Amino acid sequence: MSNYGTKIDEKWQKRWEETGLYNFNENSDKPKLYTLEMFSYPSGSKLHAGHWFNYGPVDSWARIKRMQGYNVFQPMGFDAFGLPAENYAIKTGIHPKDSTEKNIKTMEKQLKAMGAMFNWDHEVITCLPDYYKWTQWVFLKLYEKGLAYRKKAPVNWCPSCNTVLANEQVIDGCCERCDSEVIKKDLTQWFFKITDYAEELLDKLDELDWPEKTKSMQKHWIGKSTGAEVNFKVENSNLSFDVFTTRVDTLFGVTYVVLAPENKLVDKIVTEEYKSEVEKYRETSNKCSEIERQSITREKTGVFTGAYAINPVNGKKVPVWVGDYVLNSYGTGAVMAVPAHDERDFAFATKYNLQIIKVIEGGDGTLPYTEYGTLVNSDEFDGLKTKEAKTAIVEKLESIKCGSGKINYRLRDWLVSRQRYWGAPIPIVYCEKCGTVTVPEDQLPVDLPYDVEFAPDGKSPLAKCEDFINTTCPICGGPAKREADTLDTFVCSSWYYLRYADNNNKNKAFDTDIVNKMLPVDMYVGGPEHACMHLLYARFISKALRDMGYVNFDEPFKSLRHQGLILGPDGQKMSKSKGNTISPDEYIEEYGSDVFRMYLMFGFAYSEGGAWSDDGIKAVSKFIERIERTLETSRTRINNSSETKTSIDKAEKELNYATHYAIKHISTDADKFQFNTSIARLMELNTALSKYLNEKTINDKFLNEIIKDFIKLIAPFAPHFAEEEWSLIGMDYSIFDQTWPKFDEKALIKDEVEIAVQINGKIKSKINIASNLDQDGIKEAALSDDKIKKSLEGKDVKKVIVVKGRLVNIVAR
Ligand code: ANZ
Ligand code: ZN
Repeated sequence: MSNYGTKIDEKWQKRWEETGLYNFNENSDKPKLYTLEMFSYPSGSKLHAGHWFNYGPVDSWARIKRMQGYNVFQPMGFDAFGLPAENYAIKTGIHPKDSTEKNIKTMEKQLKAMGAMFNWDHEVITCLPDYYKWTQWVFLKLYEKGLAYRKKAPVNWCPSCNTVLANEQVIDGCCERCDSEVIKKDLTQWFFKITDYAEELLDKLDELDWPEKTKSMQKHWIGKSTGAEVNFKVENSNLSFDVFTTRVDTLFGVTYVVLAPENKLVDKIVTEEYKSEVEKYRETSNKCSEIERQSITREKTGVFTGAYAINPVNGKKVPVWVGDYVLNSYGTGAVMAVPAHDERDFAFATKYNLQIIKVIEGGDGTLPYTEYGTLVNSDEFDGLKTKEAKTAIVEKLESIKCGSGKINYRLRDWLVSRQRYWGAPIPIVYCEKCGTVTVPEDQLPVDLPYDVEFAPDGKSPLAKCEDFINTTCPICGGPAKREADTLDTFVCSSWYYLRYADNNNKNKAFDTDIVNKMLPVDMYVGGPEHACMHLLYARFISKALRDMGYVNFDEPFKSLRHQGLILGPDGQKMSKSKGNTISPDEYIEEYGSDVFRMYLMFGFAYSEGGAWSDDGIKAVSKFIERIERTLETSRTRINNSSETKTSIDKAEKELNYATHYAIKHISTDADKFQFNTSIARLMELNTALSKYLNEKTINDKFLNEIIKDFIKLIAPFAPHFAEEEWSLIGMDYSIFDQTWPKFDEKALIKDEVEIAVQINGKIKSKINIASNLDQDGIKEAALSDDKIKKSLEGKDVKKVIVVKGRLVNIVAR
């Protein structure tokens, strides 16, 4: 039985804490390494296997870095505001503050039992006033810069959660949290102008050491599109509208235009005759989500408005339609339709019997032809290729003041206000006389009151709290009302990595010098689901703060990795209702935290995850026991040593090779977050060691050196266990102050290799040769081998083929 278990865990956790082993030393001359794991949401009452998979392996990685000479900063905290706690409160009646605080206590205890190198003195909890005060400050700074604004906007509304959702929280037209169908509602909302940073957010992606998939998701989300805007006049009126097109070269092929149903122009141009039909159409399309409306397979529908528009380049009169495949939130909410060269327009024109004019020559002539080609039916532009035609037509449009080149982004401004209770209050006051007024910095935080009726009824809970809502205007002192909405939790998490560096600052959100020294984050690890939300918001906020002079770096997260998902033993996502959840606590009780961590690292590819297996963790536990036996045997030998042997012979060389092989591969694999293969190399080294320990005469001094390296190699993966073993061989505390073993390439050159010798393709013998022997030398060695000589008796050697390092084949008759 193993001696290792929770007793050893507790012993070393206590010692580490007492000696402040992992405390961050700002004044160290070692290079800093800011390792960050996405902080957790204290929603469920406990840390689950997924948290563990995020934090455990990354801590092991950081421990290697520490031993390699880095000054590691690895803070931890809680993303504590947000819907789950509020929904839980609504269900149970337990106040979100109470449940959140309780959950945080539990999770802190669990995190400590993990024995990671967290810098707890830098902890950040976003729902505490000393943090959200500064979240409010960030809001004010953005507001001052014109990056926070309020406008009436159709918002995604979840009728079940009774709240507005950000675009990113709408999945296939449904609420991310409760799966109800999301509808559109017009509300006055606060936005952050992330679109101002669209170009830089896109541009700088190339420089980041992030998973390609994540970068490409952000790229898509930002959705840059280069084209032109063209102005169409409405016939018999002084109204006009712009369309956005990526194919201005097809302008002569426009046979109708389409407005989004929500486009304000519709009411102004629709003729009496078509009014009721248009109205009816708008009502049905309002029920559809944007995603559905964009779906390729959905039939395109529309209605005629009775109005006509004039194509600016040729004066052609084209009908104006309303169709819901045109989104009001993209481009200008209006499109020019070119059925000959666009699939959608082609289907629409065919369905409603609209004209089709070919203006691009190419392909086999069938329509729609959507590729680039040569212009026809386009007056003076005939004969131009698409590319040159785009430039020429834009020039023409500019000269007649009817259009220009234009870049569009899919990215929308970030909607940050929530009609919910459990969030940071927005530091804004509305005064009848002075209008919208910011709460002065010295009056922050705007406290979130405790006694609030938080059950949702579509209104902001804070609006019903008289004490909160009624205030005085900071400018004129007259009666005023506070903003009743709270901030999206993604605002809290958009800057927490800055606060970690200077979390106790009472006067500022953070000190610029400290943050500039500590950031950017060198390694950020968390779930891939944050690609287009948190990871984009954080980049935006960093850049905005940079432009205000508060930080001096462009990107907050230099390197990024994602962990995979740990599934239940049945291969399904863990959930209480399925009864397939794995509770880390019970396993740790039984096996100790190192075995749990090591199983997570050994049993799964880090970026992939997979199904939990009890056999897997048992196997890792057995492995720890095997190591323990190896170390015990070696200790006994070394302690009772009456050393006579000092020479290094074959067995030593082999073990030395195995050690350096392990050092090399554990180091490089762990650097690539390939922890499973790192541990496989540890296992091999243990096997090599136990084989060596079975030799009758062994070199004890040599063994002792190897054992020290071996324990150091184990240390990051099984920190408590290794610290214990380190003390058992009488070494000074702590192993984590030791230097990570370096490998010697020379030790990795085997001076002798065994190769097979074949005659006519059949193995006849195996010979040992010097690894640096040349072709001729190998041939000679093969032909002079006794067995080979015997087999070749009476035969003629026709040819000798040498496959270096592997075999020799002799062709003989
Ligand atoms: C005329 C045209 C002709 C177009 C042609 C394409 C091919 P991306 O690349 O996504 O930016 N469009 C513009 N605004 C739209 C809106 N609000 N809702 C739906 N569709 C819209 O796509 C730009 C193209 O999508 C634009 O170029 C426009 O159709 C359409 F042979 O204009 B095109
Ligand atoms: Zn006022």
